[in-house]
Amino acid sequence: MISDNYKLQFITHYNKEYSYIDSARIALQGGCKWIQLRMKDADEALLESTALIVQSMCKEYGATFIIDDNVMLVKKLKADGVHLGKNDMSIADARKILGKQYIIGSTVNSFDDILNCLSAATPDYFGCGPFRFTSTKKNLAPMLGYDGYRAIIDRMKESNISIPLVAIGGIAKDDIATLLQNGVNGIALSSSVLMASNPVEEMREICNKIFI
Ligand code: TZP
Ligand code: MG
Repeated sequence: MISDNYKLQFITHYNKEYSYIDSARIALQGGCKWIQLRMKDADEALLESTALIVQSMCKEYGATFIIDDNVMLVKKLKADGVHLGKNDMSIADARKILGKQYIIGSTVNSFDDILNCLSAATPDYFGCGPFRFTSTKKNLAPMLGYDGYRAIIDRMKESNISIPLVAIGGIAKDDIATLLQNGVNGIALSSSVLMASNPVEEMREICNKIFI
C-alpha cells in the first residue's frame, strides 16, 4: 500500500521568481511531504550543495527527500531515495547499491515500459506521464490524458501489478480528482504550483484535494 505521504510529490524547478531551493521551501510550507530534487542543468558540486540544504529543510518539515538521477549522491547523503529515468542507471543496479531501505522510483510512459522495468527489478513506484504538455521537461513522451492512464491501470490490474503509479506532467489542481478517480495512486507536479499567484496557498489547496 502506498502510504499517504507518497500521494503527492513536488518536483523542484525554478523560474524568474523562485530558485530550486525556494521551490522546495514553497512546497514544504504548503504541506507537501515528498520532495524530489531535480536539477537537470546543475553540475555535481551545485547539486550536492543544494541537496544538503533541501535535505535539511525536508528534515525540518518531516518530509521525504529524494534526488533525481544520482544514485551515488543519494547514498553519500543518505537521502530517502532516487528517481530514475529510462536512460539513467538501471533500477536493478540502483537496488544493488541502495538496498531495500531506499525509495527507488522509475519513469515509465506506457504499460510496455512497466513490463520492461519489472522484468529486471522492482521499483517502489512508477512515475508515469506526461498527463499533458509541460515545458518543465525536455523530450516529452506522448501525452497520456485520462484515457491513457485508465488503459495503463486496467492492464496493471489484469496483470496483478500493484506498484503505486504516480501521474506526472502538466498536472494542475483541477485535474487531481479525476486522475485519482481513474485509479492513479499519486500525483507529482511542479509548474502549476510555481506559476500560481500564491504558490504556498496553491500547494495547500492541492494537499487538501489529495489528503481529505
Ligand atoms: N517528467 C514529466 S513532467 C516532469 C517530469 C520530471 C516535471 C513536472 O512537470 P510539471 O508540468 O511542471 O508539473
Ligand atoms: Mg533521469
